[in-house]
Amino acid sequence: MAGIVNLFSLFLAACTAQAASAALVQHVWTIEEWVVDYMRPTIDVEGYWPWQKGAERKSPFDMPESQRKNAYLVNGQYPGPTLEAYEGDQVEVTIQNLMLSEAISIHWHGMDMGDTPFMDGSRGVTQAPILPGANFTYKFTANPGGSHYWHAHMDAVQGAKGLKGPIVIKKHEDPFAGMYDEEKVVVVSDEWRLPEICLKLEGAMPGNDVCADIRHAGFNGQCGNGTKQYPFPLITVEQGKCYRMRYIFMGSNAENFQIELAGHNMTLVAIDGQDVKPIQITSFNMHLGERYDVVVCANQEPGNYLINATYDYACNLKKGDFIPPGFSAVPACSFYGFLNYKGWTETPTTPKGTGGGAHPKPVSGERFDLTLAKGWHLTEPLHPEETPDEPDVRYVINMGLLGPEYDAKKPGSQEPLDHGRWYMDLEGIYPRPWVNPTSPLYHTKGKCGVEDIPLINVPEKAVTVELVINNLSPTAHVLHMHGNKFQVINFADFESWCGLDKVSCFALTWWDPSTLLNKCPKHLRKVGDPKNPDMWLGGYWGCAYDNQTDPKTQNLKTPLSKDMLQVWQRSWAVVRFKATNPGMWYFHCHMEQHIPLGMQMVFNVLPSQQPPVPPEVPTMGPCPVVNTTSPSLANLQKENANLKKRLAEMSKKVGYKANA
Ligand SMILES: *[C@@H]1O[C@H](CO)[C@@H](O)[C@H](O)[C@H]1NC(C)=O
Ligand SMILES: *[C@@H]1O[C@H](CO)[C@@H](O)[C@H](O)[C@H]1NC(C)=O
Ligand SMILES: *[C@@H]1O[C@H](CO)[C@@H](O)[C@H](O)[C@H]1NC(C)=O
Ligand SMILES: *[C@@H]1O[C@H](CO)[C@@H](O)[C@H](O)[C@H]1NC(C)=O
Ligand SMILES: *[C@@H]1O[C@H](CO)[C@@H](O)[C@H](O)[C@H]1NC(C)=O
Ligand SMILES: *[C@@H]1O[C@H](CO)[C@@H](O)[C@H](O)[C@H]1NC(C)=O
Ligand SMILES: [Cu+2]
Repeated sequence: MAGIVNLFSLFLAACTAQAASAALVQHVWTIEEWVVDYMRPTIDVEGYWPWQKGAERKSPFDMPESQRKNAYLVNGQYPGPTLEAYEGDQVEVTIQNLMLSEAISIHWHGMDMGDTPFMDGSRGVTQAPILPGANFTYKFTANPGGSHYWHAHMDAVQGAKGLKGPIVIKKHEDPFAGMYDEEKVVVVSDEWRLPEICLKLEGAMPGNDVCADIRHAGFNGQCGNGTKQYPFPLITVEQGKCYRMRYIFMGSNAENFQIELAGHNMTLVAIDGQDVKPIQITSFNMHLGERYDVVVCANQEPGNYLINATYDYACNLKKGDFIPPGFSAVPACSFYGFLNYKGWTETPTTPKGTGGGAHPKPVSGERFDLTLAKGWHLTEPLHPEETPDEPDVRYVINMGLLGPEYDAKKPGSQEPLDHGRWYMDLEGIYPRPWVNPTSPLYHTKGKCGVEDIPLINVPEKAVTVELVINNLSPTAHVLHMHGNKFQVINFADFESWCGLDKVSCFALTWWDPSTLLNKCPKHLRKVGDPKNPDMWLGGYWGCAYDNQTDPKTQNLKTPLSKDMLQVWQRSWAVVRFKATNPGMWYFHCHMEQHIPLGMQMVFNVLPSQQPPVPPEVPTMGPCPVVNTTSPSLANLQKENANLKKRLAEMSKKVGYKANA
């Protein structure tokens, strides 16, 4: 169903010296609901799941109930189809929403959207949902090059139900072309049989003891446990060849995976799509939403070599350990696949290699981990870009929880959905958890149909914008920015006062909070909810950035550029982005349960240069489109003499303030 018309750019790639010329890449994606086996979710053309082929089970309806998952799939595939193009190509993806009752929108994670910021796919910000039965064609330019992914941005749970897939944007001139023969996409994700239960709102968090923090995870959509029906997923390579492996972490709830590969040195060449100076590594810590490109050469004895993905923070929640109140024990925190040499047919039944992989040779290099302050100094961009001493504008952003702390023993405190709201917002005001506008923000310029939400109007003249981000909460967050990359110029070295494991930095707070609190200098302690100062000794506080002493560790010369960033609990980071891409850009936590609870904000960049909205972009709500190419929508505004008055009334009604 995916027609790709980019022969011309393939030709160009072969002769890289020539000038680039854009091709048209067209896909048609039909989205339908399916009941699938959550460990093997792709529908095959005959309507059978792979594990049933040749097996006793003849009918797809024979799937055991304990394996069934209600999934939303693009063209019956999980992960969904790969969108592949060369930098600068025109992309057209026609979405046919064939679901009966689910509206959708699709976001292009890592793409800058060029001159079509209204195609970003953010429900409530750049568009209204694509309704059941409707079609919509996303059209945009493929930029920047790198490994990215697409996913649902209607509500957070739709991604875990299957609406996600890889994006590979190749460069016409790849600086690493000489290092590898072939490419492979490796999708990594935690998998959920019942995301509608486990990831709805607080999901696997205090207050919802139903689900463990993690239960299943897999590679390329397959979960394996070494049985005949569910073999470990394989990534097959040919001996003698080198591969660019594009690891894409399309996670839902798991904050990270430490990825290790037995018997093979890895060379890291790109992070979140940005090329970096190659370094040899033995493992890398991927955070949710991140992409790591590593070169691996199949230069060992044939066999199966273990690939180990460990959600290390969850390892503190294993059965037999101390399980803090409000948490469920996790059944496992390491998940396995194998690098399989083509022709090696013996399949592993335990997480131990076979053939050469039974006795892998030692590997060497760095353990690459951007949770640690030192991780940011192990490599740098291939083409570093300096940032000025002082930004044009600086925002201090706090992230945290509002409302009373959850306490399993106190009746009435078990309703995190009523009481607990996540937020990220400017310091100096009472934090405002995100509320979806009734009409898309980009369409109304934020002047209608919005409550008092964190919509930040970046001054038009500002180019360098600095964000000081304080995490005033007991859990790490993984932040994503739409439409832009940001440079990470400073990152807290929190290990001196708060350990890497969840127990010391997270759960101990409830047990003996004063120990940890006393390690943070008084003037840097901040409560997550200023109206609940008793939170000092509870869970909801952080040790903030110190603008007197911390700038000494900032890197203005060679900072890495990213669009994902994990900020450790009770800790901070400082990033900068260039306000040169006109649009309304989401900046939000990417953990599925934190999104609907309000941990989102938007930057309004260069409103004077934001292009008008084409009429086919879905809109909704009570507000007119301020700037559109549609004569009918424009006429509507002219005819409405009372528009201003109505807007004022409406704004009053929905409690809209400030952002004028
Ligand atoms: C959606 O597109 C398909 C394929 O082009 C077409 O058959 C169908 O009629 C369209 N549906 C709507 C509601 O426009
Ligand atoms: C493997 O997973 C299947 C499906 O969940 C389960 O029935 C089976 O018991 C598992 N086997 C092992 C050895 O874990
Ligand atoms: C996978 O990695 C984790 C973390 O390093 C380790 O504890 C575990 O033993 C590894 N699993 C195997 C089978 O080697
Ligand atoms: C990994 O690289 C080191 C050199 O940095 C080399 O000595 C070692 O043999 C390599 N290991 C494998 C398994 O190729
Ligand atoms: C440093 O932080 C203090 C307290 O938050 C603030 O008043 C001051 O304006 C900040 N200085 C700079 C240069 O940002
Ligand atoms: C609409 O957008 C165009 C292009 O950016 C701009 O020139 C024009 O001033 C805008 N009109 C309004 C009413 O904002
Ligand atoms: Cu979060």
